[in-house]
Amino acid sequence: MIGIVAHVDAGKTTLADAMLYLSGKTRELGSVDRRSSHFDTHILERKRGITVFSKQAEIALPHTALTILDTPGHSDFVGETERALSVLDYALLVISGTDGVQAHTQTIIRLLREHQIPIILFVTKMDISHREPRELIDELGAELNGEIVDFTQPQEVLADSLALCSEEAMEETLESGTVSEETIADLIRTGTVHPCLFGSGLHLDGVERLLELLDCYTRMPEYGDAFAGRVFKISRDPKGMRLTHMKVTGGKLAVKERIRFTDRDGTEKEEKADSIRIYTGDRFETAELVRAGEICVIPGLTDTYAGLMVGDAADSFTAEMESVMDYRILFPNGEDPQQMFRMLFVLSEEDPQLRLYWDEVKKEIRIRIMGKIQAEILRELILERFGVETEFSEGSVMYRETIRKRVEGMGHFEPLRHYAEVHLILDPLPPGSGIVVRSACSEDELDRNWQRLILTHLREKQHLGVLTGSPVTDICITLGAGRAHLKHTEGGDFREATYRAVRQGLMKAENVLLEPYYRFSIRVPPDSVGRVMSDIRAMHGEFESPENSGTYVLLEGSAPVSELNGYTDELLSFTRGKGRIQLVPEGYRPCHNAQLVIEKADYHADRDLENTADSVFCSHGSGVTVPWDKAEGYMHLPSCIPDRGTPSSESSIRRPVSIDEKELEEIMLREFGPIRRREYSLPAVNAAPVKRSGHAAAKKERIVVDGYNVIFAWRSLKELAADNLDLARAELEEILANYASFTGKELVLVFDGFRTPGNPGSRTQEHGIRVAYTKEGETADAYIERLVSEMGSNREVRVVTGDNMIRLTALRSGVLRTSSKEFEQEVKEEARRLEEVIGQTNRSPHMTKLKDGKNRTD
Ligand SMILES: Nc1nc2c(ncn2[C@@H]2O[C@H](COP(=O)(O)OP(=O)(O)OP(=O)(O)O)[C@@H](O)[C@H]2O)c(=O)[nH]1
Ligand SMILES: [Mg+2]
Repeated sequence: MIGIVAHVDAGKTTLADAMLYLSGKTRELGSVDRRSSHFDTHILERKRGITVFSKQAEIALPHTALTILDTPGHSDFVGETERALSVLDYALLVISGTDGVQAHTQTIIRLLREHQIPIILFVTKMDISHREPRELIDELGAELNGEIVDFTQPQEVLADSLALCSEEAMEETLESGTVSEETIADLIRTGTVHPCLFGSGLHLDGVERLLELLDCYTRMPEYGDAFAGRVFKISRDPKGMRLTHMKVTGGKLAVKERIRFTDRDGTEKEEKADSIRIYTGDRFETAELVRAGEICVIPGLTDTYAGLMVGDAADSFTAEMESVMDYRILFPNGEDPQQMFRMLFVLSEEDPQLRLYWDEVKKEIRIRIMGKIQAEILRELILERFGVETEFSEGSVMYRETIRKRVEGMGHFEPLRHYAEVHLILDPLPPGSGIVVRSACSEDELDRNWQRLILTHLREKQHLGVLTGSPVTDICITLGAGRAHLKHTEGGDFREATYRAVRQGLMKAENVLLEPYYRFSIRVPPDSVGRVMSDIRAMHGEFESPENSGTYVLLEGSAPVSELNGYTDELLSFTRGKGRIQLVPEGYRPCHNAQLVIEKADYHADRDLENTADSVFCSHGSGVTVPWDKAEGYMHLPSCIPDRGTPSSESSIRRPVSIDEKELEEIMLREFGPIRRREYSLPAVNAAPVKRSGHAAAKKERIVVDGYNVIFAWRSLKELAADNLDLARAELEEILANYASFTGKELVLVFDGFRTPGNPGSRTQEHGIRVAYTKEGETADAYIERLVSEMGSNREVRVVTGDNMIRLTALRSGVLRTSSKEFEQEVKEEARRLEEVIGQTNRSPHMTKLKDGKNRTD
């Protein structure tokens, strides 16, 4: 499955139609402009000329059968795009030759990286672009991890370019002057190389070359034998039949077979596949059987939902792009809202990010979505589907809350013949982390089943903050301790104690109100830029220095969603229609007008009885409620944070947290993407986890190195740094890369970008080690602490840093620490071992390089 992704209007659908036509699938070339596209088939899409729903089509190439999936590019529909990503084997990233890389392109690239999807690039609209391919490649290169290789180059030149990307390609080129199809396929699949083509979807230019490239170099992943599938979309056909869109990720499925899954309430279900459809745009053929790797639609299933894994599948998918706006749905004709709610509810099952909910207090329907265009589309959709006129209120922003420092929350629930006590440690996490739940409680103290139950309760509920009653986020909740009663504890007791513990912790915590931000890029004629800059400042936004191309000025930056909403119209009016604005959600930040928002919300945590922070204790045979601020004195278990006097994250948890290899791997993947070493193969989105061959499959040590600390601790590097810091950094990188390749250890080298204004931070891979530059305002220490605290105690992780840092944090977690000086000895020791090895073998050029690197450490 290949997904076509890009920002709005880049030319995705046009390219998809061209591919369909040139592969012989359709006899007529579809066109979005003539409203005859085979993909933009929905009336709303034809009316507006944008894609709203992702749609797939099968194309048969000489050697490969492919499914292509056209996705929406408008940022209001990024949820739809993101869901599609979960089933992609490759992404065809379309860049418009006229626009280049846009803010939304960056969002997409980030999502692709997180889902580890190999990227193939097609730069379209070259017929009207004035930009040079080289210039566009450079612009893209700044965003992507792998090398971008221009595949329009002649064979020999291409081989030379590929040779620079991998040793294998280099060897092949030296031997035969070409690189084999298999090797190229491998380089693409592992994300080492992103092939890039140029052309025009509209004029069918370069599209045949693209089909050839896909035919030769894409490889479908290997799948298991047992049936498994991943649901990525729910929709209805024109007859109202409920359709489950699924990618088969293992085995096969035949008509009339039963599909096993667990529904949203956790109940095991089985539903029969009465028929199987294969779609092209809005037309379908039926099939008797579908096999792993194929995309199909099963009509009639009732309890499936997007993100669901069926059959033998194990992992799950959670979308991260969250809706930031909240609207009220109004009915001008006086329909009963409650009745309407039941009817409209199917919409949120089709799009799980669209949260439709019933406000019991105000008796109204509210909905959480991405923005205005989505609201307009929904309004039309509701009219078309249900024949009901609706109006959407002015949207309001969705706030969030988090905490600033570590705090322990305690909950006790003991009415007569019930018993449960729970202690939770709440730690702030970096923005965008969401809620992380884990246990640090030994199973000797609390049975594993109770622990599981508590963790489930923590995950299942959207916990509300105490400032405005908005959902909390970016908090790591660690189960520190808990106690059950042999006879009296029931499952529900732990739910009570757990919820109360969360709220009690929040009541004690230093709370922070968060609001969503947009990343904007605004393009205006030069005479309007002053106005835009002062507007953005007034919105409490920030921006980078403007880029002036003569006719237009481009201004990029971030500002609160609450302020930027509605600015589109204003911009259009004062630029007389010439201004353009693109907005992409950028996550949450501390609220710029928190006091005002809190006052307006008028939320009183102590009066919110459904989310109480109080505990219930047993006194003389009956349950007594003890207010949250008095409850601690009555708890049966001691606090998990011993030195209560300093309620900062400096204090240590009683028991270090341990996480397993798989979780560790996930953190590394999330932070840095898949490592580009040959022993790794990029996992298909839903095939087996990262596969490693031979020795590498064993547990491997990971070393996190505080870069500048080491540079200033090692004499040779320090001297070098006095002259040229860049050189010292490069030198260290090289030494460590050699060390890593010789020892098989995994290295993360962290440099401070703390004081560099406007620096957004970066994560790259250099010669098989991971290099992180922290962003402005984040010190290397803070970054390392965060990385390490997420990893928890693990024998396989070690931090190399200065003595003081070691002393300060020694207690904080179970992670091993080595001083920069000690590490130098270690590196030298490895260099000596290496000498021995080299002495025994004939010096290969590779080894010589390794050795030279070592020598300079002396
Ligand atoms: N000149 C030129 N115009 C193109 C080309 N490709 C697409 N267009 C035009 O660009 C506009 C948008 O094209 P679409 O294919 O709908 O773009 P899209 O990326 O699918 O847009 P969304 O789905 O709304 O995100 C249409 O008017 C196309 O005719 C091209 O190669 N050259
Ligand atoms: Mg489109």
